[in-house]
Amino acid sequence: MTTEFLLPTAELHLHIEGTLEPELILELAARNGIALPHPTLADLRAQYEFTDLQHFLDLYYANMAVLVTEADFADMTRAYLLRAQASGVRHAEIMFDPQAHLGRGIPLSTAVRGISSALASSQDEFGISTALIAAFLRDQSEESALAVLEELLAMGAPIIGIGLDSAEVGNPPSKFIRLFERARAAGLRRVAHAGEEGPPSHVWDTLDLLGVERIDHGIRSVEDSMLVRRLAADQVPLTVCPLSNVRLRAVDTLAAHPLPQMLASGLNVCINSDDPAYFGGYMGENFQSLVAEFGLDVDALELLAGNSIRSSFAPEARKAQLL
Ligand code: ES4
Ligand code: ZN
Repeated sequence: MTTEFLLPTAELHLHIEGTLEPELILELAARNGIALPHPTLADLRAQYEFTDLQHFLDLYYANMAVLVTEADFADMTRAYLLRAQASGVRHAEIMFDPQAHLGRGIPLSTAVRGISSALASSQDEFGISTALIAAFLRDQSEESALAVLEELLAMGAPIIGIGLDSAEVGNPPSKFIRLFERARAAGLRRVAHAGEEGPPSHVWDTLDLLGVERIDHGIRSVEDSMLVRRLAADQVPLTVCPLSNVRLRAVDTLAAHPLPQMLASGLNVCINSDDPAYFGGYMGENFQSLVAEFGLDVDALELLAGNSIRSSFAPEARKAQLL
């Protein structure tokens, strides 16, 4: 990778379980004595051709079976931080899926302690400041999400906020009004996926019913000109993930990605890797692909990097260091 794209950036849309590289999946499977349905690298890699979000999610949840101990979660997190550092990431707000681990019998404390122990030394080891966000699975019930949020609060989990992810179509924002009210009352920051596969109405409702501070993806917003005006007027941060959108076929090709249109409309967009082990790369590869496809100039790259830092939940003093 050339260094010209290594502007200091913040990564705001990253699922830590989506950083589990095939090599580490096999290593952790061996360490934990877990038999995998695709036991060789070639076999496993052959599964990474996705037709849509659900197709990806099926593999993403299945591969989590190798995460058993605190050390597994910590090793995965450190591996991400190392690659993020090489991609120019200086601040990372990392989502994890507590319900996905609870659902396979892993205690919350194992996931939380494993991930947060790696994050605790991130600034010193990698020069990356971090924050942890608990993401809730929208294809599960609001009651389940509320119970898990209470458990996280009761154990004093070091989370700064909540997110909403997994299957968007059929699971509208209106399903989670009480969850986001509870998070707000608890003093937590609030983000949610919307307008990835779902319609622009999901973006409206995520803003107006859930009161989120950032939209994850939001690319389908361009289908609704009133919504584009609203997002531009309020400078709502949109955490866009170009390689993810290509690999999950939310767009036909990178050339057809709405990023240039979003920038031209004055939207507050930033670039993120989403699930980099599954979608063809980390922050650096996302920026490189955009430069190759759209010929983004230095001004555009600096705007995207600056947006990521300004849209982060980092303390103002940290933002000032990075801007
Ligand atoms: C996800 Cl790309 C994406 N969309 C929705 N939910 C997710 N969980 C992990 N990656
Ligand atoms: Zn995502």
